[in-house]
Amino acid sequence: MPERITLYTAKICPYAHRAEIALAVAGVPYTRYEIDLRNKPEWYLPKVNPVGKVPAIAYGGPDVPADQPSPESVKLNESLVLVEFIADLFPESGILPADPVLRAKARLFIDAVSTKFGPAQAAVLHNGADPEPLVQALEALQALLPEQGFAIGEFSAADIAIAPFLARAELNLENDLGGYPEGKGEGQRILSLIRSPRLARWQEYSKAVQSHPAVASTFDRDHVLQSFKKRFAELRAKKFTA
Ligand SMILES: N[C@@H](CCC(=O)N[C@@H](CS)C(=O)NCC(=O)O)C(=O)O
Ligand SMILES: *[C@@H]1O[C@H](CO)[C@@H](O)[C@H](O)[C@H]1NC(C)=O
Repeated sequence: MPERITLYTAKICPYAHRAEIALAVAGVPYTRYEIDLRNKPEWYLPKVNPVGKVPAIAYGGPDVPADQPSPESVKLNESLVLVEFIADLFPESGILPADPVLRAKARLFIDAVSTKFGPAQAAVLHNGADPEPLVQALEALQALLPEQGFAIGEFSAADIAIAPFLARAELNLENDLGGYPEGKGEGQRILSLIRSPRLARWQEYSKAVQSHPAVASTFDRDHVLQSFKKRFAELRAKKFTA
């Protein structure tokens, strides 16, 4: 019988979003605590995560308020570890299916998300780098997809690993937000590369992932957009004026 779960999270953070999606798929009760990353509560580092990052989970221990974490609960972090932890607690969720081959395929997809897609998307969206390596990373991921359905067929940890990034990338590009100059059509240009016919299967997949109920119900579009508007305004002010 799983014990109580408190998730420390932040709506803007794609890594934290992974843990929220996994908990939504599992459909289990938990306490959600929003951490303001710009103004973290003083107890968060000493009592939950010494490096101050989200997501983190407090598991088990006595029934305490989320802002008074008990030393008796286990503190865990690293989004992909948390997704697997939730999968292990709730095997019937299908987050990781029982079949070893499908589990291996999910992990291979996640590995490609971490090693290929992650760095390429950060370079393009945050640093305004050339989008071609991102298109290539998406083609590599597209090549791993089955003809239909999610990354390993049914919705799983593989889709959870990438979903938050797809949702945020589209939102940012559609609103011309990124580490590239504003008002020059760069967001639309990158979007049109991502939406090119060579990524048709990817686009279909990306839409399906973003409209999955566990993804859509845990993504506060307006909040995330407002937060990114502020962040990129600051980043651009530093980067493009001096
Ligand atoms: N590798 C970590 C990355 C987590 C991470 O970088 N979280 C960011 C927000 S998206 C964070 O909490 N940063 C600390 C801060 O902003 O002070 C994971 O997968 O969980
Ligand atoms: C997770 O917590 C450990 C300490 O328990 C810390 O060393 C590590 O940097 C943390 N990692 C993240 C991503 O928060």
